[in-house]
Amino acid sequence: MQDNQKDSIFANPLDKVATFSFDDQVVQVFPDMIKRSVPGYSNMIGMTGVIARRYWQPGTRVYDLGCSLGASTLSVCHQIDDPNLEIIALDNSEAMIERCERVFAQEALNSDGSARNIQLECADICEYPIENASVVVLNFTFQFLPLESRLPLLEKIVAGLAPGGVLVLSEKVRFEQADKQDTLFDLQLDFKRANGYSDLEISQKRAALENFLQAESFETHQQRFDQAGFAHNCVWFQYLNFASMLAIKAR
Ligand code: GEK
Repeated sequence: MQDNQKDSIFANPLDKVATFSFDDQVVQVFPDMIKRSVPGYSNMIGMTGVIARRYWQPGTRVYDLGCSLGASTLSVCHQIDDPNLEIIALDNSEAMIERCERVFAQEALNSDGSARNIQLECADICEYPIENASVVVLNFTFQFLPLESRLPLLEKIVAGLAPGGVLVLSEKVRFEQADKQDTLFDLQLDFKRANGYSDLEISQKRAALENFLQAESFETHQQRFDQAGFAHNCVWFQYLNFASMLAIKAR
C-alpha cells in the first residue's frame, strides 16, 4: 500500500455516496485530504505543541483523542523534548492506528534514537479512561461524536485533568447568524476549490459527511465547557469556519 497519496476519493461520479468512514482508502490520502480541506490545519497542529509545552505538568500525561496519523502527538513531542513525557494517543479506526504505529516508529524518537513514551490504542474515546492528565487534545474529532456523548466526554476530561490542566478543542464551527454562516461556509468551499477540489468532489464529500460531522456554534461549545466544569475558555484561533478553543480547569 502506498501512503500519502493525493486525495481523489470523490473525484469520479458515485452511484450512491456512502457515509464517510476512516478506512484504508482514507488513511492512504489522509495528510493531503486534511490539509486541502481544513483551513488553518497546519497552524492549529503546530500551536497544539506550543500550548502543550505551556500547560504540561511533569508527572502527568498528554492525551491525543482521535489521533489519526499522529500529527498532534508529533507536534507535542517536537515542543516537549523530555523522555519522561507520557502521551496516550487513541483512535477507533484500526486502519489509522496501524499506519500511525509506523509513523511513530519513524518519527517519534528521543534524541538518542529511542522511542518516545507513547501508548497508541485502538479505542473509543468515549469509553477510554482519562487519568492524571494536564493536556488533552481533541483536534477535529469531537465533531464526529453523537451529540449526546459530548457533555459526558467533557465531564470525564475535567475529572481526569490536574488543576490548571487544559483541553485543546479544534473543530469545524457553524454560526448562529445566517449571513455569517453562509459567508464563511461559501469561502471554505472556495478554499477547497483553490486547493484543487472539483465541485463534484466537494458535493460528494459533503453528502458523505451529512449527519456524520455535526458542527456546533461557539455559543454551544462555550456553554458546554461551563456545564462540564471548566473554569474558563477562549477561542485562540479561527480561520473561516474552523476554529480552535482552549478550556482550562481551575488551579
Ligand atoms: C489530526 N487529530 O491530524 N473514538 C476514537 N477515535 C475517533 C472516534 C471515537 N469515538 N470518532 C472518530 N474518531 C487528527 C485528525 S480526524 C479529523 C482527526 C478529520 C477518529 C477517526 O477515526 C479519525 O481518525 C479522527 O477521529 C478524526 O489533527 O478527518 O477531519
